[in-house]
Amino acid sequence: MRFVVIGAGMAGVLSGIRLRQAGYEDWTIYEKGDSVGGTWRENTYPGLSCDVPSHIYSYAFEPNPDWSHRFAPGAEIRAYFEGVARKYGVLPQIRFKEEVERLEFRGGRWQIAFKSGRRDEADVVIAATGVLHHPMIPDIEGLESFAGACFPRARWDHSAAVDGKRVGVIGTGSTAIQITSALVPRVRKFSLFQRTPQWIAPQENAAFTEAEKAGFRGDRAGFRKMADELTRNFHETFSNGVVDAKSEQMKNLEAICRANLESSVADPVLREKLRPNYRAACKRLIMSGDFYPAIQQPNAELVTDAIERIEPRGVRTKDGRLHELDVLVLATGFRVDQFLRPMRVLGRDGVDLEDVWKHRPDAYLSISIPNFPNLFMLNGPNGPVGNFSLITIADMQLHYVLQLVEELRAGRGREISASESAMARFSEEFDRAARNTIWATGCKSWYLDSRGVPAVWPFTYQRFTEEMAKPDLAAYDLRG
Ligand code: N01
Repeated sequence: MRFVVIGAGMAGVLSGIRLRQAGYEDWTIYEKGDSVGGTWRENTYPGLSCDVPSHIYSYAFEPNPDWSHRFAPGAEIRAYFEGVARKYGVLPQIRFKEEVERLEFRGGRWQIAFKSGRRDEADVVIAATGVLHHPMIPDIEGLESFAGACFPRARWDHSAAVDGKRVGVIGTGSTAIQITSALVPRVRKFSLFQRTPQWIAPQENAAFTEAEKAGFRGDRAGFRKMADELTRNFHETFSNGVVDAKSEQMKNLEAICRANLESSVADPVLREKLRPNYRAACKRLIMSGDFYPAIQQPNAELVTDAIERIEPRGVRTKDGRLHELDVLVLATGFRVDQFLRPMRVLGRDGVDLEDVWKHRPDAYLSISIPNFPNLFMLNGPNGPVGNFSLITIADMQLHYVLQLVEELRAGRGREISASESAMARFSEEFDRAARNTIWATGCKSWYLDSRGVPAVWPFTYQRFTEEMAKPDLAAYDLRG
């Protein structure tokens, strides 16, 4: 059987490793960029780090005792993925600078066409294309007229000087908060344009000492135990709480965030500007130990007046004030409903994914789409993107996908995809559960789909592990 994996980020590299371990040698990973790392290659903004502890944001089979910090910086994470890809011999099977343009299921196989003109064929396609990938460019009047450097956070322009300059950031998501902490000490004037305040949980990020790293290296069993405890703790205090808005975990989290705001922000006027009017973790929770100190520095300003337009010299707010800037960063998030798109994907009998997903993207258990046989998504629509480590998710999903592929290898059929009835049942149950989650408690966030229903796994971590342990083949249409 021949496999094509799309994307050489965390999940694509993992796919290569797991395919080889399962005994498959005929596979190629296609990557439109020029190196591995996905989001960790694309994002290079100042202050970038992962807010999942690095010891659990690692492949289970490749623990890293050398993480510099509890929450490692982005460049270190990218280097880790590259190192793993090299160590496991994945690099020679990646074709870089090859962007898939079209996938068509014809004659029982996937026909793959690339922007470069290259063509390929595969029995199975694994899409590891990521979620937070296509920057959302805000529709603000005059954006193109800005005379200084202006770029979205995922396309940081390192040729634009920021030290000693006047820098503005639009947005208050995880990204903007990290950029604020990193840039305030470097710039002359920092303006943060806030449309909605965020709850912020405190987070310390100590560097590991050499002695601690030596300890991790010397005691593999103890190291593993620590990672397992971190995982268990994360699931108990967070993952299983977010899916029940009434849970004790969510009440505790809210108390922690409120206490953080009260104790960290001295000026009562600023404190009120920073106080959200929705529940903690309704939007994706932000963790930071240095944002509140940064925004209180004399060279930092939290701008809460709405943006009227962008002018050549800066941002004009509705109160008539012009905030003069040298650099403007758009930390305005991503288009999260794209997944495989903008690829054109044609399934069985020419069914077009664009039509199937015209209202919103959907997939059975976030992996398989009816009538798109032998096409599997990692971190696809409605998956647990907000609640667990994406690495754990992708690994469990691969374990599941490889069991579906086993049906093909064993000759029990040639085409497998979720049945339409299983998809409909899953969507109905999903929607019902989604309404009980913290994400549905009355805020606006990227978790909500076009109907305003949270599009994130609304069940417990336990349920996810059970679902991923063994596919229910009755939910699948296996033919040929
Ligand atoms: O984007 P966001 P992000 N005018 O969508 C504002 C992951 N991540 O890139 O809240 C003015 O969260 C918008 O305002 P509002 C993580 O999963 C992880 O920061 O809609 N403002 C909001 O404040 C995260 O959730 C890490 O009112 C406008 C902001 O832009 C996800 O990436 C680090 C606007 C967008 O926030 C996305 O985070 C960083 C407009 N026209 C990110 N349009 C880790 O540590 C939008 N906004 C792992």
